[in-house]
Amino acid sequence: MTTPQADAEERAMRRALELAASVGPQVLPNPRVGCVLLAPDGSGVAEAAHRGAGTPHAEAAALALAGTAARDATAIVTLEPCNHTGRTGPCAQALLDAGVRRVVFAQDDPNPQAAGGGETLRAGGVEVASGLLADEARALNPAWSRAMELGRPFVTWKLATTLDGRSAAADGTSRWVSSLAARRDTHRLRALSDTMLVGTGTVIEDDPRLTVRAADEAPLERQPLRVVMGERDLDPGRRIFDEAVVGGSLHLRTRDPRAALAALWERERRHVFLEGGPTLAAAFLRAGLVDEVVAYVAPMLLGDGRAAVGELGIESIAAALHLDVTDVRVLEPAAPGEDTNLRITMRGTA
Ligand code: AOF
Ligand code: ZN
Repeated sequence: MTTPQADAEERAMRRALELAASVGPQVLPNPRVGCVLLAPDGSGVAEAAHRGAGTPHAEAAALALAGTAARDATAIVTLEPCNHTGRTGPCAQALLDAGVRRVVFAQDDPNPQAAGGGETLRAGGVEVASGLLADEARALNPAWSRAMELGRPFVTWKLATTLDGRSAAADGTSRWVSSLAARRDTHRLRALSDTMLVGTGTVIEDDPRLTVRAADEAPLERQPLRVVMGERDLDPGRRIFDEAVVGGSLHLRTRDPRAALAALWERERRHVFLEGGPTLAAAFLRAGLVDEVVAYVAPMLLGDGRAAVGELGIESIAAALHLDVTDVRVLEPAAPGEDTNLRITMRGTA
């Protein structure tokens, strides 16, 4: 049974979700969060979204806009108000200080350092309800949410192959097996991450830029950190190290995926987009550190050439790695003469 109050709160939560999404694809290392303050009669008092690390949290921004009108208000937030002093102060305390009467939040905070705001509010005499549109709220920050639970960056492995699982011809000529539409789609996904990761082999052979570019090839304003891992020395003139590109780059001198992810976590990296060659992909798969797989498949046969993934130590069909498909998309050609490609998204094996 719904009541006018429940209806108003759900409408406000939908608005808070919309505000959070309006800031752009991601604001990693922080989550996207929205907040709406409602007066006791259900009318809107103030609303705000969080815009990225170091800027006010959504609740703090909405409280600042509301001023004394926050007294006796209901705060509708997409994420549990934080309970910690990080780059900014604790929102649970700010809501108490402002005299908010009721707090409705969607997703429990999966960040162990910040969680507990709900309890603090309750202990301070505020009415607290949680779980309203929680799935929608988690979908604002899927990789961030999982990363906070795991205590390591979320890993998306992207591969682009021919129908026979090749990513380059035997003579190395084919820099791209995937279509222009597939490459553009890849850039859209790169923009959701905060870290591009390849192995030394890829830097030596392909010299990739690893930047995120728009359809007209112009680099976006926000760029992920470009990381190469492996023990081999690299020529500092390789394009990944281009200092003119924002976002920065890094050579992690390890071949161990777990050590690389730990080092990236320390640097507050939350979502790694793995585009490395077959050796790196195999290392992550063997370590059980792939959370999501995005495969672009071109209707093309090479019969020979570089495989998308290296040795996995699988000796019989019974030991095969099975992935769950979550989405399949047909990517129509973006230009004449291009192939139609498929994009298959799967849950990883982590
Ligand atoms: C945000 N924005 O609107 C809310 C957050 O160290 P800080 O200050 O950047 O705090 C980040 C944590 O605060 C974040 O991981 C999450 O657990 C909590 N809530 N964070 O960036 C917000 N409400
Ligand atoms: Zn906060």
